[in-house]
Amino acid sequence: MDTDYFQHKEICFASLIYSKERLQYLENEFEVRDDDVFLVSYPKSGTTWMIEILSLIRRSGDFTWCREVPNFMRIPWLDVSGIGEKLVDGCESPRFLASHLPIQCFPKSFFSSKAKIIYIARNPKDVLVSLYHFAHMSYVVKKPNGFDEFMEDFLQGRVPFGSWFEHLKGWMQMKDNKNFLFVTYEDLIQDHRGTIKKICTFLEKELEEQVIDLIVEHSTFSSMKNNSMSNNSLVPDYIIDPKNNHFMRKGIVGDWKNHFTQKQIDYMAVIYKEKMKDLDVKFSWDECV
Ligand code: PPS
Repeated sequence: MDTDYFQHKEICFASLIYSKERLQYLENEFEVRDDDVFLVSYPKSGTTWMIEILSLIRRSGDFTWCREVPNFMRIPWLDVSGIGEKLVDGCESPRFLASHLPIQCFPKSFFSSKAKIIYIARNPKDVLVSLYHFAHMSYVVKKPNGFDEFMEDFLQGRVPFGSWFEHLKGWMQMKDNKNFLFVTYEDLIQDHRGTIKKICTFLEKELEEQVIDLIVEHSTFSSMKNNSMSNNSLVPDYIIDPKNNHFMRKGIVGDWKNHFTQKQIDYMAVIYKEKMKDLDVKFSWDECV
């Protein structure tokens, strides 16, 4: 099956599950509620992991929901047309919704609301590697013609949801807003428990230490990989090839070291420095990009 993209606001979207009509509706007409919580990310940054954590926080550590209901029904994807629309429409308040939208495409009504956003980011080198593998198993990213060419597409933003740099820089404009929480995949790997507690504080959700233990236990890589409701094996076949679904692939920091040549490391370092030069924020991965 061929993967088609269309452009909206100069950003690539996969025609298979996104549409211009939906994007225009979301930006201009979708009504954000004050008690909405949005999980926003560039693809392959730890979204599915956060969906699990937020599901568990929402149900105060009760694992039943995560064992019985697929993740895309627990926290629906705002941006996806068709089934996504129906799930969002049927979602009860307080709604928890996931989105990969860059800030310039996000519902305008959010910016005058009290709704919250949790933005998760990840070292772009690991995002690139994860996306490269995902492209081989899914129909929403064009099949790569080698890692080198895919890396160039990624760096130039010729992949779904556009440039990683622009996505991050756009959302970092919100960094000082009290309704915006910035977390990283690396934070979660390094301090799973502490990051969950930080998210609870942001959501004003007080949970006992034993409940936090349960949330940690049920959101580990192995727990999620073994749970068909959380490992994306129930994503429809026309989106991810069921014979080749390794969505829960490695779940580590630094897999880029197994993929990049020295030439690619040097090249990415130059591009990273140039694209990030105007952003006055430090990231844990700055030194190794
Ligand atoms: S998507 O398709 O954009 O929604 O992808 P996303 O969920 O953002 O990112 C997928 C990567 O997250 C890894 N993952 C995890 N890592 C550690 N622990 C847990 N619990 C976990 N859950 C998902 C997943 O394996 C993908 O990373 P890679 O590097 O490909 O393994």
